[in-house]
Amino acid sequence: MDVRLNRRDLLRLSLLVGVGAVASACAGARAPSWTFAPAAGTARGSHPSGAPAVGGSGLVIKIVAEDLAFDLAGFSVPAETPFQIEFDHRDVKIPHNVAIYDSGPEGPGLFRGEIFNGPKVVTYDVPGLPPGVHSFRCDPHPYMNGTVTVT
Ligand SMILES: [Cu+2]
Repeated sequence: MDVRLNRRDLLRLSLLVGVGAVASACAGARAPSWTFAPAAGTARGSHPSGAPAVGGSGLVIKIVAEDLAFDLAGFSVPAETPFQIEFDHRDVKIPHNVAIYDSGPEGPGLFRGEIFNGPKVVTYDVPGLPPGVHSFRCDPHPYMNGTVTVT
């Protein structure tokens, strides 16, 4: 009897210890999330406001592609400043993108936007560019092109 009682006591003890461990584990898990929650909330809160997360420059260049042509001959952006291109691609079932090349169209690539079929609007996140007169084009249709002036 004594042995059984001791075993029950041990079981109870171990259960209590187990519950205690779980409880303290939960408390331990809660503590950091409380610490990080405000930061995460602020980060999330800044996105729905429409401000681009990239660099926070807030600069958005709008480019339309329609009938195998861009609506822009060129655009200008400040050097080394990330920006966004809102690409409004209106050609049904035709693949377009916007890519940026250093100097002329044969220069090294600075940015390559995803190629997709229209109609669809896609916003590209473009990294900061070096100063100079560069060019942008549609890779599937290189005759769709223009200049990117970076100052
Ligand atoms: Cu194209």
